[in-house]
Amino acid sequence: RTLGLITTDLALHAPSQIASAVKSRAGERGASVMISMVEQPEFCQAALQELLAQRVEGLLVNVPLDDAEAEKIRHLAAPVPVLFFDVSPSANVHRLAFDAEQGATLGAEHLLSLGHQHIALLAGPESSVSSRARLSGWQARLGQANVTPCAIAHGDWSAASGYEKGHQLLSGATLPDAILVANDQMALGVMRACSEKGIAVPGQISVVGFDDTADSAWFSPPLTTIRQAFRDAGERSVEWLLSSATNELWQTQLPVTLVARHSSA
Ligand code: IPT
Repeated sequence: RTLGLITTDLALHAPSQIASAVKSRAGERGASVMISMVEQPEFCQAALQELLAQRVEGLLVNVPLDDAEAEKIRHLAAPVPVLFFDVSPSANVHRLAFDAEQGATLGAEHLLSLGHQHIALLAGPESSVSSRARLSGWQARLGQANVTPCAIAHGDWSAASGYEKGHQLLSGATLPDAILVANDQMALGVMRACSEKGIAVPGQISVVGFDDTADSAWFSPPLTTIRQAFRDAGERSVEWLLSSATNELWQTQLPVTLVARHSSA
């Protein structure tokens, strides 16, 4: 049996870990996976046609898509089932996604419980649904505590953007005492910027990431982050596609957890 995976840039850690889990679970089940990588959501339809031409029996899509884009893909692929990883709960499609709001809430609560009040936010790209959901989750939870973020910046998920925006957030009039970062790669860049400025993590600034990719425990200091169990998600997605239940609408929200390491205090 052959499955298809349409994925965003595999140079990023999170999508590559999902792809790895998909590949190995499919392999265990005797199925093969054709991967098509798209750099822009607009190219999803072309990728879909390419994979359908290869007669895939089921499709996974890990590209941030707005509701209408996802519904269009679902429609074009029918009767081949499509499962989406990065769409909002309002999309009328099969969906296996991490709870962005819960993740954002956990990160914000962690910093509030440590007594931090001057919190800067480094969000992901505005074009990503999950990035927007994390940002609004942070703002909602901080707002409940009457804390207004002292600065907000947007990166592109890469460590390089975290480094650049990190320098920007650290050069304001007052230094934040904590930064919530929308993914671990950007947090890596932020910590590098801190170290260049001689700012101690966590002594002067606490840094909290999002993802818990395989390398995050090896950052210096080891990163406090929100764990998304990518392997688990990849495996469950394959099991579902290979099951006989793909006719019924399946929308599963995966819980996330806070992993407290040494970048926050
Ligand atoms: C999301 C990651 O959290 C982020 O680090 C980045 O890699 C992004 O993917 C790429 O699109 S995880 C996704 C399943 C919401």
